[in-house]
Amino acid sequence: MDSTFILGPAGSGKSSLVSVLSQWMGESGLDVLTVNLDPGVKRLPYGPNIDVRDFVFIDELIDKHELGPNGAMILAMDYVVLNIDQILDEIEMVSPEYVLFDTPGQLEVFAYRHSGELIVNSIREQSENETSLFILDPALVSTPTGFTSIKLLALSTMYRLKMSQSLIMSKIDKFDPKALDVINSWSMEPGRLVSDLMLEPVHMSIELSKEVSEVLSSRQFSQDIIGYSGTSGENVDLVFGLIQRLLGKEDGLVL
Ligand SMILES: Nc1nc2c(ncn2[C@@H]2O[C@H](COP(=O)(O)OP(=O)(O)OP(=O)(O)O)[C@@H](O)[C@H]2O)c(=O)[nH]1
Ligand SMILES: [Mg+2]
Repeated sequence: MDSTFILGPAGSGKSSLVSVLSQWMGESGLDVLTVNLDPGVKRLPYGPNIDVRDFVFIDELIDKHELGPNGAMILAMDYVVLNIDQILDEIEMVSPEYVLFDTPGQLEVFAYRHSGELIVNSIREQSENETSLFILDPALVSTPTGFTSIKLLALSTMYRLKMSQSLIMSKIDKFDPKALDVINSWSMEPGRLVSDLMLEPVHMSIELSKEVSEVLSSRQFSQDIIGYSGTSGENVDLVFGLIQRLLGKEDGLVL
């Protein structure tokens, strides 16, 4: 099986992407399985084939340990680690070609915590190939400082998980396409990001902004960011092509 983890900040569109992408893949005759790894989600826009909520009961953890929602999520992910073999057994029984993993909005679990890494490593052992998509929410990356902070978060996640990653931007149905051109210029050209950072009242030194921009647009981490819509499904075929390339499958075109 080939595993794709859908990561991103809260509300960026992870579950919506799993929904439209799995539907598109299914309609295209591909063998795809969806796995919900978010123990705290109340409603999903798709019916996951395998659901971590069948194994981990976050409300019980909240009551038993008198936790708030954030502490409960951290503990719940520890319980996911304890149950990962059962989840993997369920996946193994279906033995699909592609698995899409929907992850919790509390990105901290995958960006900083050991539990996220342990979950990913167990899944990786059972996968032929694995990769991740990190969703940029246009609301968070429309300014140079917002773009820089979210891209650093994506980089943290990549370091924590030690896995290939590509950035994609959701909600293109809601914003001016020219905004994506600007964001792509920040992604590809460090000089442009630095000069635009300087236009904002940032209390950072120019030297630091230059160095950070150089890192963010270094060859391994700069890319043309694809925009798609998780509600209309626009460009979801391009997202799939990207996944194919990240998984190392031919030239990314299968259809
Ligand atoms: N217009 C538009 N809305 C979107 C898009 N993707 C997601 N949304 C909306 O954004 C909200 C959050 O979407 P989700 O898919 O639940 O986001 P998420 O990242 O899974 O959220 P958490 O799991 O809570 O972190 C919902 O109201 C979606 O309908 C998109 O591409 N376009
Ligand atoms: Mg979600």
